[in-house]
Amino acid sequence: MAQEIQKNDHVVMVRDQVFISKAENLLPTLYQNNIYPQKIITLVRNANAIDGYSANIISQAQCYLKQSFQTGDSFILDFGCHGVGYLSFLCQPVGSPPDAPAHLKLTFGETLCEIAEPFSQYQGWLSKSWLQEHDEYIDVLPAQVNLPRRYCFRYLKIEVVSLSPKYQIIFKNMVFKTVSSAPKNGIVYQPTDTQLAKIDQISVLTLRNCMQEVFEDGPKRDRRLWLGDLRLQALVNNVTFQQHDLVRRCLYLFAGHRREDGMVSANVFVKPDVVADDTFLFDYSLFYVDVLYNYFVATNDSQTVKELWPIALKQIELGLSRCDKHGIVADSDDWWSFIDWHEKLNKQGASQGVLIYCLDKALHLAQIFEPNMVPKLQQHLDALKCAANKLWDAKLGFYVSGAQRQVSYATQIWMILADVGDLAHQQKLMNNLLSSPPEIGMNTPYMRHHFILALFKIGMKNKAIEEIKAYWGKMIEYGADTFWELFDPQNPSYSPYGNKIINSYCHAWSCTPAWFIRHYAL
Ligand code: RAM
Repeated sequence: MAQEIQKNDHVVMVRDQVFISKAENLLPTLYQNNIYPQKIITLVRNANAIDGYSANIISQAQCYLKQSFQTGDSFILDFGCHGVGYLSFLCQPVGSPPDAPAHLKLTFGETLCEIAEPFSQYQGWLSKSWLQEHDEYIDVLPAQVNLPRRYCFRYLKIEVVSLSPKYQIIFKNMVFKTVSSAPKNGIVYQPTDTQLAKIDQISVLTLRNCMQEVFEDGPKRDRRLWLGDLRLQALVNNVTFQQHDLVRRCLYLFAGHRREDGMVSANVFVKPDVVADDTFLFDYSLFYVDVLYNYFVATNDSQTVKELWPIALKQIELGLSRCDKHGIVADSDDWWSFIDWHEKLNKQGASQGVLIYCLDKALHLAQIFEPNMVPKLQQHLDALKCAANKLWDAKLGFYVSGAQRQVSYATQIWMILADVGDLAHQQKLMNNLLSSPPEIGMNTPYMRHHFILALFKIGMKNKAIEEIKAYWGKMIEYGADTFWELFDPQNPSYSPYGNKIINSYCHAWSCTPAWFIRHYAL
């Protein structure tokens, strides 16, 4: 039987084995690339550095690692660039025969802050188990140590916790076997502007490191396929690695395990079995349509799109069912949209924009895959756009959201992307946004992406470039060699999780400058 009903505590899910098998057949090859420790560093206090620390190089790694270490020694290796993969090394004893096990503690950092701040003091609300550390006990020396877990890091702190006083150890053949499903060579693009070239290069590395057996959101955390992240990764993939089958696999994964009413989940686990998470987000589910649309534009693979089109259309129907009698997405606590990490953001206005934006994509697909649906979808689209005007506050020159009539960046940006009003109206709105910035700002590169997209849409190309440079360029200035999940230039330590060391520092949704740069030939 292709479909199987499953119940857990609060939601009934339907598993579609045909889709799951298709996804399984598209499991990508993982390419390996070895990287080696470059330098030994120490941390120095630096008030101008992002987390108050910068690195001081004390030695080349190869010559430093020739020495032997004893109980209490510790050092920090810098591998020179961010990677995702498996660490191996050979541990050799010197001195008397080893008369006690060796205990080593390893701490992995995407950034220096994870090395600087003791994990024991972590008090955020996401599980501490995401923090990357490992205790290794070696009973028999010499030993080839191949750590079984996949880590994601540039910096590695090694502490020799305990040996016996009669022997020391030497570390040999230290290698970080990095993995990615992105091929070694992608499409090369060389912007003439050196800052944009650097931003492009870092975006591409960010995407590469997030491309594993699925498009992961972040290889350190959550190491999972999220629909909102997939949507942006797939775009960047189109202009870089062109691994369209990986996008296809992910589309099947979301289709393979859905809620009983047909809603696709916000994210999917793939191991040990394909299981959709019981988190459902209004905007993320709708983005299934956009991912499918962009997949079709990139590949022309009508067979796959035809097969998945009913699932996409269902997301639109469910989205429409969330509208009140005026045709406005209801502002309700019963369901929620993601939009951005922001405690105070009211999501109604932006959700209206997302629904219109995705409905427009559905309309394009319907023209090819179900033309008799077109008039009905067009009618809904017109009605939603018309209803959006009810959120317009002419006095303020902004769209408002929720009962408190909140003004936010997100609402304005999504109304522009939804193409509500004519071009002159959208330009006026954007100018008002730039000259009178609302208190409810943008906290993630994800939201910034939509801001930049809105600028391009209304022809403000130079402003868009300036914003890309100011935002992603600032991360580079702070030492980023992959782009971060969270970044607020006004408050660089921002974390929605209660502590910045749990943030992901190589995050899917942050890699989109490469798409802007290549798509608009900057
Ligand atoms: C976090 C991650 C992920 C994002 C969700 C909504 O768990 O940052 O990338 O899509 O939130």
